[in-house]
Amino acid sequence: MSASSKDRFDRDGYVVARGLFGAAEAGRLRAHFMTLRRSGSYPDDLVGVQPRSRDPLRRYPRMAQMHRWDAATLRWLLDERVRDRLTALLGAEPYAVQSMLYFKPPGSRGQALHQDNFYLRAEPGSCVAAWMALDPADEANGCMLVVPGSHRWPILCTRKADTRLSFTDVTVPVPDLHRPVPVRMDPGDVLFFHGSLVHGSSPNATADRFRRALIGHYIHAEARQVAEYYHPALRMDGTPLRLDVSEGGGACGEWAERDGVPTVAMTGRHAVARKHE
Ligand SMILES: O=C(O)CCC(=O)C(=O)O
Repeated sequence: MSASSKDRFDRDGYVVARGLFGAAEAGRLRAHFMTLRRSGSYPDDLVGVQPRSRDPLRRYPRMAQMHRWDAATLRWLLDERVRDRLTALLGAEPYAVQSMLYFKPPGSRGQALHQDNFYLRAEPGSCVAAWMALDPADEANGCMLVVPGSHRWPILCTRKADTRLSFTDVTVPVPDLHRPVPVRMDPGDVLFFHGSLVHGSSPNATADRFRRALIGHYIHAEARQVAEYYHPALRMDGTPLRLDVSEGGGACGEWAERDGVPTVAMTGRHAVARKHE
């Protein structure tokens, strides 16, 4: 990995590895998950499949923790290309804690802006994600949106999200000065982003294009605890690792103005963190 990728990750909180996986590999994974989704329900599905629902996200709900029962997901989660990039970005090999598949069919809602470590509670350090596009992703079908540099902010206090646009119901406020930017990607490109980076996505406004993504969540090597849902953590050779359980709640940052500049003050408290994102 080039020095400039690490510099960009340190500066912006994210970097895209273009073509890290081949288009054909991405195509095979796309077909694999469509077959799985159409043929049933699985242990960690977050909501059930309702084939006749008007809500596209009920017809194609996202899958989670597939690596616990699907060999193809486990192989991808621990793939040496992902491992090597993460190790170069973080300076040490991380631990894998979650896999997810977002189908995001035409007409479906996006996910409001959030920070992953609000959910994972990896401490000390944070978490990091590898988000691989399985379809071309752009503004029309709801590509990822990221707020460059927001990985340096603490975990912010959440507020209610607009659930007409987002399938999750909480979000974080972002001052006008820090607008989210779209990350356009092709199948096989992987977006790596820090656990405090504010990110999300808009609805898929197309009539006929899915925006599927395969996602791995990892925690930094120095982490000694993570929220219960993410246990067991795996070393990148696949062996499980014992960590402590992080509790919900805790301090959170609120925006305040200092000399006319938005600044985060740790004046808030989260009652309880949600189980998972
Ligand atoms: O794919 C999306 O729309 C959002 C994904 C996300 O927020 C995540 O992977 O943490």
